[in-house]
Amino acid sequence: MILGMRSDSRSCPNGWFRNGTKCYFFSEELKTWMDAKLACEDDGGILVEVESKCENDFLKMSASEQWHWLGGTDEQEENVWLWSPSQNLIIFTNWNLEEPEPNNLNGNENCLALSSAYEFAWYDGTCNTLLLFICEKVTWNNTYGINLVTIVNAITDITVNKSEKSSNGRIVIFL
Ligand SMILES: [Ca+2]
Ligand SMILES: [Ca+2]
Repeated sequence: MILGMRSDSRSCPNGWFRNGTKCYFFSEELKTWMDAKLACEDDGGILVEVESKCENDFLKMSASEQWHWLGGTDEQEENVWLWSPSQNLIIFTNWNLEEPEPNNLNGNENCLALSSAYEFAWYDGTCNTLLLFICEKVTWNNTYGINLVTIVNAITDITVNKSEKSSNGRIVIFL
């Protein structure tokens, strides 16, 4: 068996940044929440779903000091915040507690934003506001949900003595 893969496959597509098993894209373009969601999906990703403090900390560290759309919305039912498109209930939150948020200002704030205020606290905002946005995508997962990078790393470790990296940047693994 010969397994060949590009040596740069462990990193993310151009313009995307890796954190753990995911790649993240920080837009330089302003869009409405819905257009941001569609732009992420057009690019094979989703508008980011922030599932943990760890993930939120990464976004805070990596985002520019501006407002960014995240993938949360309470459009379907007021004050029931879901990630879209997964429809998972938002469990981890980082709402600004100082102002406080979410405040559904004027009864018309149904989309989730990472602010540049209060150390990147979360706000609800009007969905048609033009903001930067953050996409995420999981790379190299096979149909069993096993991270392929992990597998390839394991294979590489096992076969390190029998493998070679050729000059065109491909790693050829002989099993
Ligand atoms: Ca709302
Ligand atoms: Ca608000």
